Amino acid sequence: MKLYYATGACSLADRIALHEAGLEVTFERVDLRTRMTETGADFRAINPKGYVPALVLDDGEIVTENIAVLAWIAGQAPQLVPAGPLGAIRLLEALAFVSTEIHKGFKPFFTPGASDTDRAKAAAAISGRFAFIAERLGEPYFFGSRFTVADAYLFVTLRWARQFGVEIPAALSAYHEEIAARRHVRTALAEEGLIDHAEPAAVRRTG
Ligand SMILES: N[C@@H](CCC(=O)N[C@@H](CS)C(=O)NCC(=O)O)C(=O)O
Repeated sequence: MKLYYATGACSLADRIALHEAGLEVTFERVDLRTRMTETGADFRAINPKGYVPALVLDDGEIVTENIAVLAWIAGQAPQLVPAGPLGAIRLLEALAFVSTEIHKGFKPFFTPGASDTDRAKAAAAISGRFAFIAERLGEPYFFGSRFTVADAYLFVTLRWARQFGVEIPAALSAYHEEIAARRHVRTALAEEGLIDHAEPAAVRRTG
């Protein structure tokens, strides 16, 4: 199985989820400006939509769209799906909200030349969505005691919020720290060069 990704992009959620699921996977970076992969392949031949994520399954099938990729990973690892009879539906509901109401709201921040006005409007809209989540957030994860693939996706959008100076409610700042400290999350961040070390600072060896 191979995940096509871009550094720090929404595909980071899939990398986290794949590690949390304990699945064996390789990763290939895509340059989103040239649409070429790090091995020199034309990414559009793999995903004609030209954007990440794209997950190539062991039988060669290719899954695209972050909601679908995360749902597929959750399908392999039921521990990453919320408990209860409506667990799978609640998960889809959360993934759709993060994707369409939050992730897509960041567009002006990823669009070169977007105006300050557009970015300020986007930041206000995203903050409103985060406030909605913060009022309903479980403890310590989105759905309570169980980490799910929705946490991986929300975490990535909170990273972007920090990066672009979008205001985050205090409850979500604490939640962000909680997720960032998870072992598989640290591994994923380190693999993309977004932190220096996968181990928590307290146990990091020196010298
Ligand atoms: N609808 C897609 C959108 C994915 C998406 O926005 N990917 C971004 C990175 S976070 C990307 O590859 N952007 C480059 C582009 O759209 O050209 C999904 O939900 O998976």
